[in-house]
Amino acid sequence: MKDVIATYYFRPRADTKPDQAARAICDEETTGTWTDISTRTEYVKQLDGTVESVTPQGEGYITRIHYPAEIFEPGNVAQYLSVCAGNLFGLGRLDAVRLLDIEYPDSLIIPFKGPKFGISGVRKMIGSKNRPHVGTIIKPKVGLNPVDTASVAYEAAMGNVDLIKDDETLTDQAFCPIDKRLPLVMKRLEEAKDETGRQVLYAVNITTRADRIVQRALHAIELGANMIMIDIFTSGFGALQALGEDSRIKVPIHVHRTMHAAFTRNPEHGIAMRPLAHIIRMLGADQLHTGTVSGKMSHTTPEVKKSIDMLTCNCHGMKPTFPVSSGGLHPGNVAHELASLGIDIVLQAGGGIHGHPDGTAAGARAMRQAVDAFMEGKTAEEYAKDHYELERALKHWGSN
Ligand code: CAP
Ligand code: MG
Repeated sequence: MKDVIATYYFRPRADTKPDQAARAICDEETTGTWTDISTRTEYVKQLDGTVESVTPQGEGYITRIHYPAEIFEPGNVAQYLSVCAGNLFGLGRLDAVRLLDIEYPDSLIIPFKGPKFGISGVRKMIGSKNRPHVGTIIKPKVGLNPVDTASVAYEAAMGNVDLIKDDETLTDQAFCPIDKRLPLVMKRLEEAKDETGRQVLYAVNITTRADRIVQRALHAIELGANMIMIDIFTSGFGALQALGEDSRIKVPIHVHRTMHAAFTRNPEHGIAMRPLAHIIRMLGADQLHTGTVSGKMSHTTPEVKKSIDMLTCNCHGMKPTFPVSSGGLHPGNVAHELASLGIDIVLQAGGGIHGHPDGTAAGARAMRQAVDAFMEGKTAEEYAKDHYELERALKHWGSN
């Protein structure tokens, strides 16, 4: 394949035919504009795009558009998106348009190495084989001081989680600076490891401006970090690329996707998570949030599965990125999540652990018990008969 092929859903304006609308996208993102221009010399035309197909779907149409590979600067993801996800969203001739997927020729993927660790590397750090990882998010998402943050982390580790992460809005605020929080959390996790023998990962949120993020990551590693976290859409693709491609950063990168729903949620307009997940994997994400099928956030199972597929499919030998299911999960909906999405996944629960009637450690144990039940082919209700923490969780939140 020598072109980039972008697939869009669109609904044309009333006065615009579907083929005209698809052509308008193609021209806008290659060599055209709204009117003919005298400066479009003969040789430029070799960069013209082509509309492969326009087929009716629901209220609108699906179109596949070929952009010549020569338009793209290899390795420059920002420019890839300026073409495939650029001005077209604002074209007046379209009442709605959504980017569904992007297929790249080898030449435009080869510059990217992908995750340093991937699923197998993170599993190796934890010592897990084929089972879901259980993670928690420190809650409340902001406000705790460093000592209390570390105590919550210790309790979660004693409850056998594999991963503890900062929430997406906690970074380096005065009430809980990284320089204080990180060493204290790592110290408490060491204490937990002495008691349980288990390594637990702590994803410290190093989100900051792109020109400082590598320095902040290296500082966090100096302070003992065994995983870092970045809010990709608020810090930018370039920030992740800088972390993913820096050989000095020898810890896995957990990627949070806060703000994504501004463009992924509307089924008629915006950008599906799938093409974004592809890029985030290329840039080096070891773990990425892909949504739940039973949690609190709006979602559709097919969309979640398409993103997971993009993170784990064979892509130029890149390591697969660990999909993260998070948002409103609790022990009562673990079975549904795993039955829908499989077990090569990280299940994350914040409220679903810290909201357990007997506290964080009990909540973590209840999540692990719900996973163990599924892995043993038992229902949570059956398993709860001789697993107290799970029984208490099911009484508290029910199960679906
Ligand atoms: C979950 C969470 C995550 C969302 C992100 C929150 O907490 O920490 O940020 O899951 O959504 O702040 O809501 P709870 P997504 O477990 O308490 O819901 O993974 O879809 O990007
Ligand atoms: Mg959060």
